[in-house]
Amino acid sequence: MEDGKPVWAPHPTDGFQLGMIVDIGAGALTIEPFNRKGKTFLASMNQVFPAEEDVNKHMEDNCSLMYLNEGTLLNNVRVRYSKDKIYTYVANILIAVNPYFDIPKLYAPETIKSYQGRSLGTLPPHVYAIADKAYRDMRVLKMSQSIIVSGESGAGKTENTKFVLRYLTTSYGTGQDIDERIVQANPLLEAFGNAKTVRNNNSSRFGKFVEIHFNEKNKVVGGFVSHYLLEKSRICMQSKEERNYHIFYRLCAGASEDIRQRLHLDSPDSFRYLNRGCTRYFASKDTDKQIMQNRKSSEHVKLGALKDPLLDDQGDFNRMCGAMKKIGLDDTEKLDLFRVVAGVLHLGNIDFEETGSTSGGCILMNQSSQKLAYCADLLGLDQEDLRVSLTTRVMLTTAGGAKGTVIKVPLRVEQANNARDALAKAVYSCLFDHVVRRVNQCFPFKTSSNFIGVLDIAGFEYFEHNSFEQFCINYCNEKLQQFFNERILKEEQELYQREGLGVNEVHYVDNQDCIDLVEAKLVGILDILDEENRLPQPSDHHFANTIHSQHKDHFRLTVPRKSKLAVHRNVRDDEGFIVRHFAGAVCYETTQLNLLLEKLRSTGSSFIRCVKPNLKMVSHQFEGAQILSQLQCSGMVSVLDLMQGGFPSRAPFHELYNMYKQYMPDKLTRLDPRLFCKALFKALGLNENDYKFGLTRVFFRPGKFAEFDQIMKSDPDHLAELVKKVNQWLV
Ligand code: AD9
Ligand code: MG
Repeated sequence: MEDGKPVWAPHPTDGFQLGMIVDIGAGALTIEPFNRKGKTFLASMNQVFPAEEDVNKHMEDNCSLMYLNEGTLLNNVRVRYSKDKIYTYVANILIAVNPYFDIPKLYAPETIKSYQGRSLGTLPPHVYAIADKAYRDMRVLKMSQSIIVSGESGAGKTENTKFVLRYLTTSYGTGQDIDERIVQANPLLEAFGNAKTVRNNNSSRFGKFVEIHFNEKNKVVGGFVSHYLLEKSRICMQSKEERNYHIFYRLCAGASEDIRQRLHLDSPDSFRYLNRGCTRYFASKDTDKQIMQNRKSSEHVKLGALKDPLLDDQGDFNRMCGAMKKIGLDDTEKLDLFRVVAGVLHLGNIDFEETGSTSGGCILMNQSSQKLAYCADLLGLDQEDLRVSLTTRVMLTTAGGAKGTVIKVPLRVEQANNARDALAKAVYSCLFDHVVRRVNQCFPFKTSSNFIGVLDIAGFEYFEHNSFEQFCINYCNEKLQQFFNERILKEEQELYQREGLGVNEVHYVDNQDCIDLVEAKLVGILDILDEENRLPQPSDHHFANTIHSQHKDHFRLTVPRKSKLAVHRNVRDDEGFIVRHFAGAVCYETTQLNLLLEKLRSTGSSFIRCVKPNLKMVSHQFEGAQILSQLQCSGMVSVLDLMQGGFPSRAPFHELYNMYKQYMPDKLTRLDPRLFCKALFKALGLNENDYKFGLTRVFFRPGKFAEFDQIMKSDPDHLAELVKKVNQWLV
């Protein structure tokens, strides 16, 4: 970097601003922004990066830029986004910025056709190109593939996952029911497992790995969905401005009069499990009693049933029913699912009151007997059994050394409320398991040669209150980040070393210590939690204290302080802990996955990094600083460092040999693959800066393999000439 050349310097909201170095001090640079002449500011050396000469230039593969750094990456993504080009490569990794509107023709059938069988980089970056690469890799390498879609909540993981599934079934299906069923399973899964949150109106509250299986002819034969970590707390309680799972509202809004009567449905605001998240009617501090009163208020009558203006529950109900039909669910099965959903709603409306007797305990409140009857009927339970299990708990006595006798201990109101909510969560979670199992029966397969799996898992998140569920999701992301680091960075460095390429080492944020903090035997957070649960009187406070005393000086762990509450909001001092994740610090309140990773490790993998452009969830708004932090967190910036000095595309000699021998004369095909490649490259007159020969493979500079492939597959005349050249060279 020199005086007078354009540079990217830090900007609080845009991420970077274009400027010029006007003075170089000992530790800092003086920068003059281009758009504010004379207003200089200081920036530290490592925050300023060289900019391209033409900042309006954009590249499909970010690696083709002259300077690879976070400033040029952010600018490239920004310029492309402003032209509705939401996809950008960083070598083989795809960045996808959520456009928040339908870009015309971007996913049209003709677009699908155009990407079939085309090498990565020959057409504009697209999620379809990644899908096709996975397919071709599967075919050529005879190895299953996985596509890992990551990004924060609302970044577009689920939408891109659906595009991959649609692409693969359309392009490589057999044209039978199976293809469409794999696609149509999604609306059903989303109805039961997605919900409106403050970050995403259709937020997946479970993770999924969808496998499309292929036969020996590489045609789609079936599918399989695995699911992870359904968020259960949402079934009974939602945060401000959030909703329960879509299915509840859709059923209330869309069911026919006949079904409404059979399920005793009413509007969503009459159900406890639905009416407490939406503060448009009720403030969150309202107690149940106040909510009951508010319901009768005129304001409520004016607003009508709990309805989100952004969501079309009735239309979505009809679309969901259409999808159910397409995947082969008949009316009886459909009604059975709905019965359980309604059963959970009625269960939630059961209230308890103190008995007033000396033995303590509680009974159902008057109006609740009706709800109990509805719930028992819909869930197929005995009314009396249900009542007893909600109001008592079973205890085994071992008094006097006699064999245990079962006694029923009455529950207090608060305990009965907890029992009711625990039952609701258990029932809904079993229902969700059933839906996934049923979906899997819709695309069965007898044998499969290989699969392509797409992983769409809840992104890294933090809320006002982060419970064990957020902890699990973030831990999961931490593991996936490690897998990404492992695959892309570690493997890359090791490979360069093994192959003797002499490329500099890259430093990246290794998160193994964060994973150890959670997983370590005896002192890890999970083990400490296990231990706490075994204590006769486990307590939140004791749990938090144990964690802090075991990890006093761990840099990833701190005690939440009032001063930090601006960021982490409203947690009492001694009631939690903060873990510094790769993506930022999250404060957990104290009030799982190896199988998947093993599977991922056994497959070839591609990565899609989704980016959320703004917090308002609107189109055409690029919040630079916030996007930069997503690119940093997803490891993309470390990848750039590596790529700047690296060779992101590579091919083993024998593969190149097999791929191109058909175009070559006999004499050349008798050479061993390495010599064959050397001869070929020499004959082609390729620029020696564009590739390097390792011990077992050729490495290409960014974008150069595609160029090479294009030459090789170009017209026959050209090839004939090439062969002549190779022959000459051999002589
Ligand atoms: V979460 O972690 O499940 O909360 P996702 O899955 O990352 O999140 P999702 O795919 O649901 O986000 O995208 C959020 C919304 O953005 C969608 O409902 C669409 O309205 C919008 N979106 C995302 N990608 C695209 C796209 N390629 N084109 C148009 C899009 N709209
Ligand atoms: Mg999602």
